[in-house]
Amino acid sequence: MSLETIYDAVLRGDAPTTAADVQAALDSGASAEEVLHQACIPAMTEVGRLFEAGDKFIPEMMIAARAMQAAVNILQPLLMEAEVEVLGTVVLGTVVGDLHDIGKNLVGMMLEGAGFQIIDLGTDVAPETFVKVVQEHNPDVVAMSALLTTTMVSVTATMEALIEAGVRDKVKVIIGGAPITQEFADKVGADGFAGDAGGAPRVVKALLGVE
Ligand code: B1M
Repeated sequence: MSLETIYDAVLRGDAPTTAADVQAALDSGASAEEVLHQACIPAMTEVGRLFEAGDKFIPEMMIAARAMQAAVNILQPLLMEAEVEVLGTVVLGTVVGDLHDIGKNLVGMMLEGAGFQIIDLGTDVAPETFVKVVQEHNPDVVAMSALLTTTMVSVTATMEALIEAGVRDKVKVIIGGAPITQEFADKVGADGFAGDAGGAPRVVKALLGVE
């Protein structure tokens, strides 16, 4: 089964075919990383391009996301390295106003695979929810995902809420998502930025000084 067939199935939003083709590709020797980075993520990028061009609409984006999730469900155990020692706790969420969760879920998966315990707050997470969970669970890291330029302000608002509640210095903060840059991370005072899910464990480990 070629990676191109998987790309086409995700682009069409055909979840059953995506799942069958991903499994067939793995069975014939493709790696989970190849399937994710050479077929699934490029297909979602193309969905976004077509949406921007007015050639795809929101229902089609949702259907493509469902197909992507079908692939991720199969790839998940293979992407997660089997590390046993818990290196720290990460509170993870997509910021308020933002419903995108595929990238966030990949970040959670990678961090969990690298040995971190994840408290996943889901999407559309209000600043006060991040604060409350930090106060209650005393995590090592807060990880925020934002996919819209319009929700970058929610990252800023969450940083401010953490400061206001007096818990900012108790946690490291890492941010990421398509519109987020290192420059923006520096501007809002985040401790770290990762451009993709694969980079998140490296950044978090460096921030906590663990290997
Ligand atoms: Co939306 N959407 N969407 N969407 N959507 C984008 C993001 C967009 C770029 C499409 C486009 O116009 N080209 C555009 C944003 C434009 C902008 O702000 N500049 C957009 C828009 C406009 C919207 C709506 C506003 C549309 C509307 O209603 N008019 C709306 C907003 C809803 C809301 O959130 N309030 C909307 C809705 C949706 C759906 C619900 C239909 C669906 C989401 C379904 C879901 O997530 N369950 C959806 C989808 C699927 C997309 C695209 C097509 C794909 C997103 C995706 O899953 N990519 C997207 C276009 C695109 O990305 N090219 C688009 C695959 C995923 C693996 O990548 O999430 O980027 P990504 O994650 C990456 C990195 O960013 C990084 O790691 C991952 C890869 O390794 N990363 C982190 C992410 N979080 C991280 C956190 C980290 C570190 C790294 O540390 C904590």
